[in-house]
Amino acid sequence: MATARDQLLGSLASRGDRLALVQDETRWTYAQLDAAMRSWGRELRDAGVGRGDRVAVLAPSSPQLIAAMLGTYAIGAIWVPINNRYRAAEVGHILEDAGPSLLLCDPGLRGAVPATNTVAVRGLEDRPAATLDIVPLPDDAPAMLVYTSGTTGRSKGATLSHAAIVEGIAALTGLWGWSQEDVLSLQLPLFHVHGLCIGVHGSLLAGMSMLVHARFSARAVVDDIAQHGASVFMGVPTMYTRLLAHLDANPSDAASLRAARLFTAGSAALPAADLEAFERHTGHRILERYGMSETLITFSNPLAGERRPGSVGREVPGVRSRIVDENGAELGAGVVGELQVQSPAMMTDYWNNPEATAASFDGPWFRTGDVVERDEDGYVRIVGRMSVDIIKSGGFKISAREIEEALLLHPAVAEVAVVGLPDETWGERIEAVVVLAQPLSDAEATLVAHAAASLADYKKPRAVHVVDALPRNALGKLQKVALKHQLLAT
Ligand code: MLC
Ligand code: AMP
Repeated sequence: MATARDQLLGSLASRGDRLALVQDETRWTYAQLDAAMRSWGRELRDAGVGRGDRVAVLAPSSPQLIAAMLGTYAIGAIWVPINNRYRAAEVGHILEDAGPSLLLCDPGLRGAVPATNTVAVRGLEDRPAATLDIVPLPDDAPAMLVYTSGTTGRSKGATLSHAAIVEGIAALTGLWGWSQEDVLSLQLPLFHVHGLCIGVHGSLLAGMSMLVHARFSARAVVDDIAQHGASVFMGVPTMYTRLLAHLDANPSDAASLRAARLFTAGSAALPAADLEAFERHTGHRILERYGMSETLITFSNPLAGERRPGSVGREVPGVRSRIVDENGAELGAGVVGELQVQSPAMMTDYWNNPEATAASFDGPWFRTGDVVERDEDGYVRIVGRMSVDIIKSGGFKISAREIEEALLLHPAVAEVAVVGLPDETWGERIEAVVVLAQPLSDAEATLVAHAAASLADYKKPRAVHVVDALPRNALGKLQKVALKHQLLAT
């Protein structure tokens, strides 16, 4: 029987001159993508990369990046995408943790590679044509490490196997009716599972064409649909907020969006008001689904049937889920508790981190840390998160601790608490509350600049409040929930 990886890689050549990837002047058929995959596989193998080795990438979305990923798969190596907004310390942590043999880096992003880096670096330009036999590999072999933030400061690499990605994504896109008739407007970044696993792997498995963009723009969504035949758009809720602002300013573009087949949202909560406004403008009810880097996609609203505003729908085929209280006892419908998941799309482990892996499972159940509620019909609503230290902004997961650690490195900062406050555009907005150790002129601007010097742009606090003391309980423990309420009240 064909393995999951054969299903993905083996199907490329057989799709022949169907259009696979389009970006600006580049138009690759599936046969050309197959050839580019083999060129990359040869290139990597000749560079000494072997089975199980890691290949890291720091580059904007492009057909070359997708070909290099497939070439990495073809030789049995492991793909490690790095967020291209990261600064040197964040990139350095991933290089150290994943230990790649090679870093593929766009020349424009070389400045984000730490000066102390010892990993060989290459570009992502076209490679000469080459033949390559795809090395056999068991399905449970790792395909990629996706770095994701947690409650601690440092990101962890979720190891996703070929089987997890292919089975998990095929189950989802089957539910969504993806077929080779579809064209995806791909504007999500390719270093997270939303754009990379659902977008790229989902399209390749279905034989679809992808219109690849290095950045999101509302105008490009309209143009992709109106001029380039896009039928599917997937976005984080912030992208829909931007699309709605675009439609308010350009009402005639709403007619163009009507021509699409499907709009989906995920990675953060889609406000029901945005779902309704989008439907008023375009006639399309956005299909919301829920997932995680570690589990891929767990719940989805249906393609046909009721798509409920404020709900992420029901289990994707193959997924099992339960909702538990703080003692691990399973809860029934209508009761709020922690979501735990079992799924064929589950990560194998956190790379090189058995303690974190063990802590995230309760037997076979993965603890998501999300607080949810299921109704009698099986529809799930995401209520919040167990930890206030995890922030989701514009679909990016951010550790409050990481920002606190960066701020504490400033000599004028004695204590700090970082929180995510509700925000209409970003879902959550980062704000910091500090107690100063010494006077600091223009404290807010100084501390924002200090954080921005070492962290990705989207992690910098949008406000810094200087206070005399942080709220603590009798034992001296910081009361972050109380702090959030204080900030919201002011
Ligand atoms: C950009 N900015 C952000 C931000 N992105 N601020 C907060 N949160 C974010 N996510 C800020 C920049 O710092 C800058 O501010 C200003 O916005 C403009 O920057 P930009 O680069 O022009 O922004 P833009 O390209 O418009 O980016 C917005 C975005 C992007 C929504 C397109 O954030 C994005 O691509 N998000 C998708 C993340 C994603 O793929 N998540 C999936 C995770 S997987 P300043 O002040 O510095 O100028 C997952 C599992 C699942 O969650 O279920 O899918
Ligand atoms: P990440 O670690 O970046 O993969 O983010 C996963 C987290 O995103 C989940 O644990 C949820 O908190 C959040 N998330 C994903 N999809 C949704 C959704 N549709 N609604 C609310 N939160 C979501």
